[in-house]
Amino acid sequence: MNIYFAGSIRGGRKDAGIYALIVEWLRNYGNVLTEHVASPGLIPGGEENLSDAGIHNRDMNWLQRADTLIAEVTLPSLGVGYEIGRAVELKKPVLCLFRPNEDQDLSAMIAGCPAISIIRYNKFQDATPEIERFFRQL
Ligand code: 6K6
Repeated sequence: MNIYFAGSIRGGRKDAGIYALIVEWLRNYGNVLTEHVASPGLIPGGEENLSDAGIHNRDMNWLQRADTLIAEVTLPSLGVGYEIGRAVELKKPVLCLFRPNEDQDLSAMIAGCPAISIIRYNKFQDATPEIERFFRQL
């Protein structure tokens, strides 16, 4: 099982710790193609030697190879929203993880899409039984 994990990079890195917990858990289900998204050392802009076009094309290749896309969507990110839309178009099963908070509600374009599964959680441990259920039904 190839898993594409999506989380904010240029949208902000304050949730990188949570991304790391998620990626560690996702390894129970298969190969995570995008582990770097969770890397605590990742500084947006100070990234590999790839151009933006190189990053986009590499990630879209990975997305095509992926069996499913899992996204943490609490911190809004244009790139993550784009990846979710492309994954839906490619008919990949999509699961979004969202922590309800006072600052903003989840976008209607995600919450209102019938092809997207959503887990609302506070602590990551609370989300794991539902993630388990998502993978069991794939
Ligand atoms: C290399 C190592 C670390 O960072 C890089 C270069 N940048 C990116 N590498 C890989 N994927 C990226 C990079 N920048 C954005 N993405 C993809 O878009 C990831 O798959 C994330 O899920 C998403 C983040 O989008 P922004 O808009 O928050 O940057």
